[in-house]
Amino acid sequence: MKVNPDIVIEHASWMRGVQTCVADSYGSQLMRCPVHLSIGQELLWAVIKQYKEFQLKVFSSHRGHLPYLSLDGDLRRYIAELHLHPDGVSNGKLGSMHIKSPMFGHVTSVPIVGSSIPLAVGASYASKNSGSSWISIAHFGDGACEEGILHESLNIASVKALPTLFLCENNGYSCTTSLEKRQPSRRMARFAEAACIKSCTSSTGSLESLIDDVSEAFHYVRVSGKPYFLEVECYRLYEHCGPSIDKDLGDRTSEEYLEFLSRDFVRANLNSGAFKMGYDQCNSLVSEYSAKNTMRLQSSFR
Ligand SMILES: Cc1ncc(C[n+]2csc(CCOP(=O)(O)OP(=O)(O)O)c2C)c(N)n1
Repeated sequence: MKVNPDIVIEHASWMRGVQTCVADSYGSQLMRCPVHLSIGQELLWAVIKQYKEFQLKVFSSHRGHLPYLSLDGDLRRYIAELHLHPDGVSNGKLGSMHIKSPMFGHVTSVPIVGSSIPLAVGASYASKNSGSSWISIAHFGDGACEEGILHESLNIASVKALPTLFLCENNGYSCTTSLEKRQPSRRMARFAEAACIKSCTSSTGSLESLIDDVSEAFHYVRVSGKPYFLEVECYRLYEHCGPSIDKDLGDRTSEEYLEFLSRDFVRANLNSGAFKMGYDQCNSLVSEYSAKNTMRLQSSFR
């Protein structure tokens, strides 16, 4: 399967537009939950979207907006969920950190760091034992590699030869603490090597190689039925949680931030039509659900 880079850029730009609008609108406080945006990290999920027909089962983390936007993509149900409105994808009961759409392969998002990883491994076990062909994806960050459960999960997936794709988005930060202060090496793929799992370290800095690396990962899991660890180096341009840019908070310096901003692939190759479409679609839904939430709040004080 050959992934078209122009389609990837178009989808990444659309997701950048949607997320930027969420950030710009958040200050009105009518979205009733914290949001962990992935502005800067869109390219990976724009590539994964192209593999939807591979019957994916994604188990994501607190940073689950991109899996939702790539696999489901229904903006109304997304914006309503962020407003904890009954029209939301989970009837407004789960909000941002648990965003999911099982019908479209986004099985769950779990904000307890690392906890979605064994769920994906368990789903792979079920897939293997039932002779099914779905691919389970454990989606997590570099911070989750500091949790014991990742290492236990890698071990059992390797020993039992389970078709799990361990997908690590290495954005270099756990909240505001840099990787250098937390680990002796920047490479998360080293943990897969310790468990004898095939791995690759990729980056959102080059779309061409990212497309090839994602393709290799999916085909390896599908054909061999064994686990694979794909680490993707990326950079988050907004704060850990919330709508602001935290370039002087914690370990991040303005110099580092501006350097990554200047190298941001999506910004440099932005499809401005798709960005604007995402932003405008999101904006009109935010207006609608902000008004609905204002009415709900007013009526609850009557
Ligand atoms: C078990 C556990 N410990 C701590 C936290 C608090 N916490 C929430 S997100 C986060 C950082 C996780 O970093 P990473 O896994 O790299 O994901 P990223 O936020 O960079 O996407 C932490 C420490 C938590 N939710 N769960």
